[in-house]
Amino acid sequence: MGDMQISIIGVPLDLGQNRRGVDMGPSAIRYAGVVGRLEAIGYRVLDEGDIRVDAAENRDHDDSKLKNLNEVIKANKALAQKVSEVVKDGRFPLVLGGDHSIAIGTLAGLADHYSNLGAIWYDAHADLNTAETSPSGNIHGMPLAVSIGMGDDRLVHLHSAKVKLKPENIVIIGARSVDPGERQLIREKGIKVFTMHEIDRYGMTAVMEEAIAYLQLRSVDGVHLSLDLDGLDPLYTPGVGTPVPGGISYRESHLAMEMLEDSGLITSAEFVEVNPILDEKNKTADVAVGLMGSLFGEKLI
Ligand code: B3U
Ligand code: MN
Ligand code: MN
Repeated sequence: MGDMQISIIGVPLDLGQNRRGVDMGPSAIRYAGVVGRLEAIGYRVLDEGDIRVDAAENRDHDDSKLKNLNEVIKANKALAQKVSEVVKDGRFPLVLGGDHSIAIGTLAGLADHYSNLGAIWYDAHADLNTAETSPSGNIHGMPLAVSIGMGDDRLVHLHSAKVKLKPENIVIIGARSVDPGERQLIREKGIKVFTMHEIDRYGMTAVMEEAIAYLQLRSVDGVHLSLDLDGLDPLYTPGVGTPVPGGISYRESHLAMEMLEDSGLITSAEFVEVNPILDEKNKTADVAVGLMGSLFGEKLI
């Protein structure tokens, strides 16, 4: 990623799901030393602070099927604006969550600058629900659907009227908990998914080679990495709201990040769902920062 300057943007939002605590994710990741870690690689790092998020205790009580819709919209609008500014100024946006609903804002901001953006969605879940298909009403299970233009209009048109991602420019990696409506959307839209089956069967090297080649063939003008820490096995990242056993290992995840760094494709990233209340001694934030090290080219020797 050369001599690009990195801008860190924290999003202390926990209203896109049920479990409190993920709002403390950005603090936990800062405490785990993200700035020093990236500076040691040679980057100039600008910590832009946190996006303002209303306190959960003050939220509106709306009767929408989408939980805390107004607050999620408000935070994501502010995030989209910030991400857009950072890209405009030529810096690399590194967004720290917060629950995964913040990807709606990140992608909306990126869409101002990319017309054929690719995305790698590293996650145990597909995040392709809409209000109709969601089993929970939690918006953190919907950001990928929203970004391809599916779901509630207020989310889809947040920040701009544009569709933020083309389904054929998406690669999901690590999926192992997919709802029936999501499965249907994956088929209908032809979204590329490497489930745990492919990772087990062919290995992470082959999966990442294929993912990278797939996006290169699509002639993308940038690739956003959206990494949900629950993509990893809860053995390594216990501090997440919806852990799913049988996940990607620590070593496979570092390998994946190193291969992305080698590809030179990644132009923005976000690390989400770190919940310090559910964590063991900040282990999940430590893993997140380690993965950022590999993504940004930290060398072993
Ligand atoms: N697919 C389920 C569960 C879920 C999605 N994302 C997370 N959990 N982290 C839902 O509620 O949409
Ligand atoms: Mn997710
Ligand atoms: Mn997930």
